[in-house]
Amino acid sequence: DDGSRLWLKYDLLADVQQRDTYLKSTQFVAANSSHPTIKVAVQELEMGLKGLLGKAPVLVQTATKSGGIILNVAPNSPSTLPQDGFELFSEKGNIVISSKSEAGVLYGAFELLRYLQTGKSLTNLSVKSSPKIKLRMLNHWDNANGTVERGYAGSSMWKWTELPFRIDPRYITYARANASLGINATSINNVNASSRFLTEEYLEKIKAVADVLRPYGIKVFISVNFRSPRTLGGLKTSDPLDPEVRKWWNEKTKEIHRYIPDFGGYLVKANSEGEPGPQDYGRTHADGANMLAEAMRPFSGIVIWRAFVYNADPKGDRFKEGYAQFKPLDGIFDPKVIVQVKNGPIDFMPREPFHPMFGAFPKTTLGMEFQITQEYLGQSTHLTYLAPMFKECLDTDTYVKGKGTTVAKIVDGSAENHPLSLMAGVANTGSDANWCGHPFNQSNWYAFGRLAWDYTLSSEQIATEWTRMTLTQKPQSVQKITDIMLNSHPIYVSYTYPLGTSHMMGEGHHYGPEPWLTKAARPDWTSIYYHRADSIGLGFDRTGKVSNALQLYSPEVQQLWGNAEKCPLDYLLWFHHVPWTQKLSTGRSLWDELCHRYYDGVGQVGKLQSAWESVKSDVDKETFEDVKGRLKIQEKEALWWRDACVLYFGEFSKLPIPKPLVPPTRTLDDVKKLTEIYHLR
Ligand code: BDP
Repeated sequence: DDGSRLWLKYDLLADVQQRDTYLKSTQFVAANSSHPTIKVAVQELEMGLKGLLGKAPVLVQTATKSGGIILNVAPNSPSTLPQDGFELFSEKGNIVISSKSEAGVLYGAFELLRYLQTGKSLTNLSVKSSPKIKLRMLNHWDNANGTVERGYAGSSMWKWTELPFRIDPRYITYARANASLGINATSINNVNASSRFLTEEYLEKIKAVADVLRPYGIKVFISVNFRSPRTLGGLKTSDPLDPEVRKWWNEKTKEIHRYIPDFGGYLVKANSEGEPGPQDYGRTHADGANMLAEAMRPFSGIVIWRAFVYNADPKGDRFKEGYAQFKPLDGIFDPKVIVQVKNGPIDFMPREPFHPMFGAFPKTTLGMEFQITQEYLGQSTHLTYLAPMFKECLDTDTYVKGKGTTVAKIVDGSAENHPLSLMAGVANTGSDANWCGHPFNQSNWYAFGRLAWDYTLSSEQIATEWTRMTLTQKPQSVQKITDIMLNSHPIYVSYTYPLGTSHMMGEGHHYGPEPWLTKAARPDWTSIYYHRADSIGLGFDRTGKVSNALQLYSPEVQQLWGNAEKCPLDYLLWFHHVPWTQKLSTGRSLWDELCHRYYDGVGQVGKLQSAWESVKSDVDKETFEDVKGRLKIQEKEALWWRDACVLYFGEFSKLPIPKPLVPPTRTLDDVKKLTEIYHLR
């Protein structure tokens, strides 16, 4: 199994009895619509049922008997479910999949298949499901030249040189996989955007992609370069208040709609990490976003404007910058604008407190941006299941409208009554046969999609589902693999960034540890900017004494995190500079606790390895060996992280590795050399 079929394998179910039971209620599929989306729903059921049960259903227009599946698009149904929602219920001996929209029926078809794939009963079905978030979106960071920014699974899945003439069959697999989760939007290119994507040449290519994705209910977005009016249009400026510039965007937007009538809209990274933007002309983010929203006014599309901005101020605190730049603009953005905010205030670190913008912008629609690609989370070599991390953020209480105003309630629009809502995930797809590099990285695409649909699903349920659909049906092994997945993120955090440390990765490529990084192109790209290790202790004091970033949160959150004695240890060094000898709630000193966590993390990787070994007979051989090999790399690199960090911080604490832990056998110089290798030209 090369993993190319993702979680839609549809291999014959081993249990004959179970197959017979399923066959009795899936003998035919009745669909009274020839809408392209219904066609793909029927196709999927046909393929899925044939694979899982060994027998394809008969396709009919109307059901004349019982024992089959009825697809029912009911735009005028009195159901209270939203457009995309669906019902799946048993009626007169048939299974009915009903929705106001074709896409909803497609989602219901995938849900039904998931029932079979995960061994659930089909009797007395009574499911109502609807998405909590309206726009459930992947953000590809794919470049026109085929490379992928922060991609760890080969090159781009989009074959720009072949398009629009050759349609890679993988686009369809991609569309099916997304639709199976309810993902309904994708932006196809890197946020560090090339204007090339707005040329006629590329619009034709993007149109071809949009045509493939449309039947699966997926809208296409384009990341745009703010300087395009100059680079493409030959204008002298890209100033958003310049009438010629506005005209250029109006025309360009119309042109795009001639290719893609249901174009999703623009995604913009502006005035961030060297990208152009309205501030180049003394204008604000709102000036830029609203100009694009105006161009989009005649159409259904929207503008997604990223809040990932920070200036290189060595005395400042990057934590506060997105908030500071956007706060004065709350209430000024056009209703067609969504401001897309990363889950945390820095940059996709393995554990971050939620971004303080969530809850502090009542008049602006804020979208969530998670990173599925594991730039800082082990890339393609560490097994790290991210649902618990996504959920930790979504479930955190902002308290802005009283207890229970979780980040999720801000993002779904319910706390502040916003009609739009967005959850975006930076995609981890590539040209690798298995799409995502590490076989388990597929589970993060899966988990992201499931949570964007319904963030109340548990990490465990999602892990179990994915495992059953992807790796094995054997209950014991399903349980073991689920446990591996659930433990994996805490383990990763232990041997990389325990106790709320952050941003100590190798410079530029972000692989492996480099806590000693002191000089970089910008002070806020070093490691010392973040960990602030000195002879006294470790951590970034964000209380009133120093940066006071804590003040950006509601009083309740400040209380929770603002007191070093009470702050949960997972967040401790995000907010406090703690003395090495300070006793923590665990009874250990900071230094001892830090060492124990690094050592424990490494030890736990050993446990992951033996747990994986124990499922050997129940998973595909190729996948088994693949994961086994990667776990060995993970073990080696966990040690690398541990030794780098305890040896380096030991230079500040001047304390020995606490017994019974055994000090590393190599020196700090040895580990530094390992890191240097990655910088060799
Ligand atoms: C950082 C990545 C960089 C991205 C940036 C972003 O290192 O490649 O361009 O995020 O989100 O984490 O724009």
